[in-house]
Amino acid sequence: KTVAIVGCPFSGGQHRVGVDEGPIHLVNAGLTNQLTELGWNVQFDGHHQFEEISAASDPPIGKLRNPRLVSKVTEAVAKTVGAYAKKGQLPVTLGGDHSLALGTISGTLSAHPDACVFWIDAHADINTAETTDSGNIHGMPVSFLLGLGPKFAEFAWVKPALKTSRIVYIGLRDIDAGEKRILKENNIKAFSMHEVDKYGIGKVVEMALDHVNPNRNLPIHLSFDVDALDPSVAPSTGTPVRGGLTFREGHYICEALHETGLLVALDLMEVNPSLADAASVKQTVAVGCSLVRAALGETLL
Ligand code: DIR
Ligand code: MN
Ligand code: MN
Ligand code: MN
Repeated sequence: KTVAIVGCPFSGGQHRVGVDEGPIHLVNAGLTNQLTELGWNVQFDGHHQFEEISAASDPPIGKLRNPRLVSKVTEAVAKTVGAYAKKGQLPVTLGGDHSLALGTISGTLSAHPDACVFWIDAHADINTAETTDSGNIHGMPVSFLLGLGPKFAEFAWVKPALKTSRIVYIGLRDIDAGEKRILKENNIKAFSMHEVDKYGIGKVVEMALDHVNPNRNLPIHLSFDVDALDPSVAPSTGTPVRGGLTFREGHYICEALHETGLLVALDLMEVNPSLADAASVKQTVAVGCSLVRAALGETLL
């Protein structure tokens, strides 16, 4: 069993500098060795080197900011992740901002067309180019993957390969009005923090699996935005929102999905080491590594 680390130092899907340093910090914290110790062959050939497109040559298209850059980068990520997945390796993509999931999930679906997606986040990242207030594409990857909203020639490579019935959210608590409407209109299953409080994380993960993977036979892509965790647990991230998942709730999700034996890809996104004091950065990076280990089989006993 081989895990392929895809380090993606990329921040073009949002406006805060520093999130591109996330993958470097995660690897420097010893993530690859930690996975080797769990019994994985770890393949890591250095962080992704992305084509550069200057801001001057990448003006907004409608409300979309850095559209050409995000498209190019995520297309490259899709190819990389897809190639690893087709070889039967498990790609672990380290972000970088969550627009990267446009690439990772496209890559996963190219290899496993029937895969389902667990999107763990404070945010739904399902704005369209019409509903977005910020213009930041990290708030939109899900709508692109589902084929919702206006289409753009610059994103012609994106196939609307994800079905609304094959994605489930856990941890939501900061959803824009337009996103709420999209979630409702498309009957997309979402467990907000309210449901986590009401049912407990064990029941929520079970209900989420029952929805997207009723026969427990479909491959699973786990896309984990570290801001799903409470800011007291993961402070170094671009858009922290109070009232998030505890350390254990976040880890439980990863452990439970590992236990299914169906995990085929993992994203760990939005670690931004430039956004807090040194101790908070260290804490956030450590939690990020620990979530990845949990998803790849680390157990408490
Ligand atoms: C907001 C914030 N919904 C947006 N999204 C964030 O910009 O579309 N996503 N922070 O991670
Ligand atoms: Mn996100
Ligand atoms: Mn984000
Ligand atoms: Mn988020």
